[in-house]
Amino acid sequence: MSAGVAAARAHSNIAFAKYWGKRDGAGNYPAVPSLSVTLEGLETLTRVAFRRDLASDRLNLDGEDADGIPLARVSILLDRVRAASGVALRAEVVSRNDFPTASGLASSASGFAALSLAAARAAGLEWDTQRISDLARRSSASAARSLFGGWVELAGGPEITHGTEVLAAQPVAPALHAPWRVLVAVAGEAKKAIGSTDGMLKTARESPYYGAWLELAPPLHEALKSALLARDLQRFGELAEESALAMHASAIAAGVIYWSGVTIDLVAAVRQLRARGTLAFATMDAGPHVKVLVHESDAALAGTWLRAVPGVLRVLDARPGPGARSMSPEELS
Ligand code: 2P0
Repeated sequence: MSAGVAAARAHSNIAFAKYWGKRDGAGNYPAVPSLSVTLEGLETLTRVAFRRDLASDRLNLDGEDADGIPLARVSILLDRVRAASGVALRAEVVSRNDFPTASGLASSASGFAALSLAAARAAGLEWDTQRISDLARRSSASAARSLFGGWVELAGGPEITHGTEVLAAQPVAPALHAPWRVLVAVAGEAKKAIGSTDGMLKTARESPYYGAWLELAPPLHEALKSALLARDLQRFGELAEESALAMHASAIAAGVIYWSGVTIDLVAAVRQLRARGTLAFATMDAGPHVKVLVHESDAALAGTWLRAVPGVLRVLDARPGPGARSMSPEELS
């Protein structure tokens, strides 16, 4: 099979039924199911070129040459592609995030989604989106969801695994399914104290509430999916807050604390908005920022309300968007 060059773009996603915790065993399989929306904007563009003149893989991230853990994580993914395709060459990877400055959003979901698609295509693998989603999941489980647009789920379960089963995300509803928006209130620029992989492992090891989280998450996920399919914003939003609060409660009990004072003030502001009659619901990930789900007709009002909270650096307004897709390598110089 001939090796070459390919490029892809992928968007970030926000989970409303949270993934937190991994199955025992190899392969990075989630312990719980998750449900997310892929967002327009918040995009990573990635080009992969397998080259005869390279002795090792290279990574350029936002214009800077990268090594250490970022390069090692990229090489692990490339090794899987090399093993599947028979391509033995090392690769040059160039990746650019089109996230607004200080968006405070993690780029691993869009980053590994774009890398998986570009690497598979550059190696000549004619895998479908499911196989590429499985490849992305092995590097970062949330990235599996960014292969698809709109509302997406990723199954999970407690079974011990040998790491060979394909587990891909699945589309649940298209981006235009519901007129809902996500406002991202950026609550600071400090680097997070503990990465999500380590945070999950510490929660599983040390939290007295991890077992309760594993029990709660699957029925919550099913209820969220039903509310989404019924386009019931109130029910969906209440359940989404429940998922986020339960996830964080289990993590906090293990000393894994991502919130700041601004996070708490934002959650309070969202509750005040609701008390005044606006449907607005908060969700938080492995950082201090608060993502707020609203009806599109309330996005401007809610944005103004959130910007007024002291310590908020900016508020991004994102709508549901498309999945990962191939692009011309020339677009990424
Ligand atoms: C999610 N998060 O469902 C959850 C909610 C953060 C909180 O997925 O260890 O980078 O690489 O599989 O996908 C962030 O963790 O974790 C995440 P790994 P990932 O979006």
